[in-house]
Amino acid sequence: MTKKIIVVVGISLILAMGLCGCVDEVVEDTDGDGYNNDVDLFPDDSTEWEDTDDDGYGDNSDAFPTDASEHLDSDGDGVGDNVDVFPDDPTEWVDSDGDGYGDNSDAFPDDPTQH
Ligand SMILES: [Ca+2]
Ligand SMILES: [Ca+2]
Ligand SMILES: [Ca+2]
Ligand SMILES: [Ca+2]
Repeated sequence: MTKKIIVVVGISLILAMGLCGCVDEVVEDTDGDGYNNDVDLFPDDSTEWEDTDDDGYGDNSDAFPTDASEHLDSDGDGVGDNVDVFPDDPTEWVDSDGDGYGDNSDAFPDDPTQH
């Protein structure tokens, strides 16, 4: 009877250890950036490990880490390339009248016939 109990307890212990993953669980850090693969969203990219806005661009290279609609700002004016009408001109980003002259340098930003 006692032997049976010991065997049952032994088997239960082995099962419990297997279930909780206590046995032989080695979490690796493939890219060596200090973030193990189980928490590293980019396990093969040592420059990235997190993507707060979940747009596929890691926070370190994402110019807008909390805006899923933007990740690049080529001219660095604070307006993302996707909505920046002049993505390579840091002085302009909107052209309200669509005449090709940005609002900041357009004396008549709402009149396409003059600027
Ligand atoms: Ca890593
Ligand atoms: Ca991102
Ligand atoms: Ca911009
Ligand atoms: Ca204009």
